[in-house]
Amino acid sequence: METLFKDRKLLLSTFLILFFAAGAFAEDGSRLWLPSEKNYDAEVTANVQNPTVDIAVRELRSQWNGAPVRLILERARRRRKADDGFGIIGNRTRGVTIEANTPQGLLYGAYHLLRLQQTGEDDGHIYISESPAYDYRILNHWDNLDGSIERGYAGKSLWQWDELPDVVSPRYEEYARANASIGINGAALNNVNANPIFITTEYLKKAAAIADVFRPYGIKTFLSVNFSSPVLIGGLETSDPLNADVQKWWKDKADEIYRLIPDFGGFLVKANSEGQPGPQDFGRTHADGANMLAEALKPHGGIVMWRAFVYAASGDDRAKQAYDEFTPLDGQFLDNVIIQVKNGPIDFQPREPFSPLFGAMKYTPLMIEFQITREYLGQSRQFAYLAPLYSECLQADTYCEGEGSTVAKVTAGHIYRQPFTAIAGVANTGSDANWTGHPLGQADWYCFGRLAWNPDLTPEQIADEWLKQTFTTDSAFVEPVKRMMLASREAMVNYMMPLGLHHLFAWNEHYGPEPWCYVPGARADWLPSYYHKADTVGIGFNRSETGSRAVFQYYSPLRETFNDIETCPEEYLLWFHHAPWDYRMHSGRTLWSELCYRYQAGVYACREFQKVWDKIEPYIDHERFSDVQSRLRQQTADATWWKDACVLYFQKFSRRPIPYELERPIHNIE
Ligand code: GCV
Repeated sequence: METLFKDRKLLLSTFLILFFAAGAFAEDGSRLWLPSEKNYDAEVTANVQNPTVDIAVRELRSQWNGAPVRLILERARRRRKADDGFGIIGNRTRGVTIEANTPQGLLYGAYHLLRLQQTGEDDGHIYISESPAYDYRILNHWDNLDGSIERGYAGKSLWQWDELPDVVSPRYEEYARANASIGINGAALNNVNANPIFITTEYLKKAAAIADVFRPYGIKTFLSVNFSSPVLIGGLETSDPLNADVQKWWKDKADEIYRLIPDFGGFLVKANSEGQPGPQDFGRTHADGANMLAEALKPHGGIVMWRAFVYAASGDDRAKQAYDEFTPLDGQFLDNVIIQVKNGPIDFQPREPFSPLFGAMKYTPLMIEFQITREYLGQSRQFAYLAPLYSECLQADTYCEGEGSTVAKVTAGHIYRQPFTAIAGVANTGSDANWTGHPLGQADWYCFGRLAWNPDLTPEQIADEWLKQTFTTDSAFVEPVKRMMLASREAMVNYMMPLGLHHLFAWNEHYGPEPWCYVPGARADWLPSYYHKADTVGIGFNRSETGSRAVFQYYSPLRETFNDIETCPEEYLLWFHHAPWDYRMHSGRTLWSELCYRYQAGVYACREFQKVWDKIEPYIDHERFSDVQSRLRQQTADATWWKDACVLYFQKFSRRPIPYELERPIHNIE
C-alpha cells in the first residue's frame, strides 16, 4: 500500500515536471514575432510621460538586454509633418538614445531596437534614422456583426460585440501591440459590405471601448459605413448625397462619433459595388458621395477612404472599369478623400499586373489595397508568402512621369503632391490561438506592416527578420525556410494560374479549381470562362488593340510592351492575349506544353517544400512543426488537384497530349 502511495506520488511529480516542461516549450503561435516575456529590468528613461511613451519604456525595461536607453521626444526635429519616424544612436554596451518627434515615433523606435536585438543585428554602433513611407498604414477587417469574417480563415472575429463595451478582451491589447511593433497605425473594424448598425450609438460605444485600448499604441479606429445609413438607421427617406437633410445627418453622426472616439480615423466606403448602395443610386457620382462624407469628417480631421473596386454586370472588360469610372473624376475630390485601389485591376488574384489607376490620377490621392487574408491563394490551408506579391506591385513602374515612377513612389506621394498618403491590407487575423490559422500566415501580416513602413525592404530581408523573431536565429533553420518562403508564391501561381491566367476558381468559395464552372443565370464576369476564354484556337483574354484595348490604360512604353504578344512578359501573356496553342514560348516549347510544364513545376515545388520542412524538425517546437507539416501535405495534394483539373480541362480545347515526360494526372475531370 505504502509503495503504491509512493509510486503515485512519483507518478504525480513526474507528470507535473513533464507538464510544466511541456508548457515551457509549448508554442501555440500566439506570441507572434514578439519577444517572449522576460524581465531584464533595463534602465530606461524618457523626457516625457505619456501613455504611448510609457509603453515604450515598459517594453524596453523588460525586453532590452543592454546598457541604459534614453527616450527623447523632440517636437522640433526636422522630420515631415506628422511623421512617426525615429532615430536610434548608440550601442548596447555604452547606451542608446532613441529620438522622435511624436510619442508613436518613440514607440516604433523602441520596437525597432528590440527587433535588432532579437535578430542579432544589435552588435556594434547603431545609427539609424527611419520614417514611414505612408502616413496611414491600416488593416481592413472584413468582420461582421455576427462574429463571422468575410473571407476569413482563422476562426471568428476578434471583436466580441456581444460583451462590449463592458467586457474588454485582453486580445485587443495584444493585437494593438503586435500592430504597433510593425508600424501599423490604423484598423477599420468592420466589413466593407457594411452593416449600418455599426454606427448606431449602441455600437459606437462598443467601438469606443476598442479604440480606448488601441489609442496608446498609436492605432486609430476606422469604420466601414453603409451609404444608405440615413435611410436604414436614420429614418430619412433618401440617402442622396446632395440632399441637405442627408448631409446634416452625416454631420451629426460624425459629431457623435468624435464625442465617443476623439481620435477616430474616418470612414471606409464600398459604394455601388457588388450590390452595395452608393451615390449612383441617386444619379450622383462617386465624388459627390465621397465629398459629402468628407465634409462631415473634415472639422474633426477624419478622412474618407473610398474604394475603386467597381464593375458593372453589363460593363466592358471588367479589368478596365475602375479606371474608366474614376479617371474622369480626377481633381473633383475634397482633400480629405483618398481612393482605395486594389493592387490589380480584377480582384486579388495570385498574379495580376498592377492597376492602371496608379499614376493615372494626378490630382487625387490614391492608396493601395492588398489582401493579406489569402482568399484566392489557398486560404489558410496552403501557404504562399505574400511579400513577393506586394513588392512586385509596389516596385512596378507605371511610367506616369517617365521611368522610375513606381507604384510605391506614386502612392507615397513622391510623384504628385498629395495632402496625405495611405496603404491598406485586408487582415488575415481571427480568433484562432495563433491569430492567422496557418502558422506561416503570420508572415503576411508582418510583411504588410514592414512594407507599409518601407516599401523598399526586400521580401528576403523581411522573411529573414520574421523567421528569426518568430522561431530561431539558427541559420540551419532560417536559410532553407527563407528560400521556401521566397519560392512559395511563384509555386502557387504555377499550380493554380500560370502565364497570366486568372480567376479559375470554384464558384464563391475561391479555394479549388473550377475552370469549367457554369452557374445558370450567373453574371458572366463571375465565371472562369469569361477570363480564360479557352477554345480550339488558343487561350487567354485579348486585352490588346485587337481586343478590349485595356493595354491603353497603361502609359508608354508599357502599353506597347503589353500590346505586342512578342514583348509581353510571359507572366502576363494570357492576361493580355488570346495566344494560339502552338505559340512558341521563350523556353522553345509550345504554349500548350509550357502550360503543362508550369502546372507540373508548381506541384514539384510543393513536394520540395515538404522535404525542406521535414528537415528542420530539430530546430523548432513540435506544435508548429507538425501543424505546418500537415498543411504542406494538404497543399501538395491540392496542388495536384489544381494541376489535373486545369490541364485535363484545357486539354479538351488544345486537343494535344500532355508532354509524355510529365507525370500523368491522378484525378479525372469528373
Ligand atoms: C468584401 C471580392 C470578395 C468579396 C469582397 C470584395 C470586396 O469580390 O470575394 O468577398 O467583399 O472582393 O473587396 O469588396
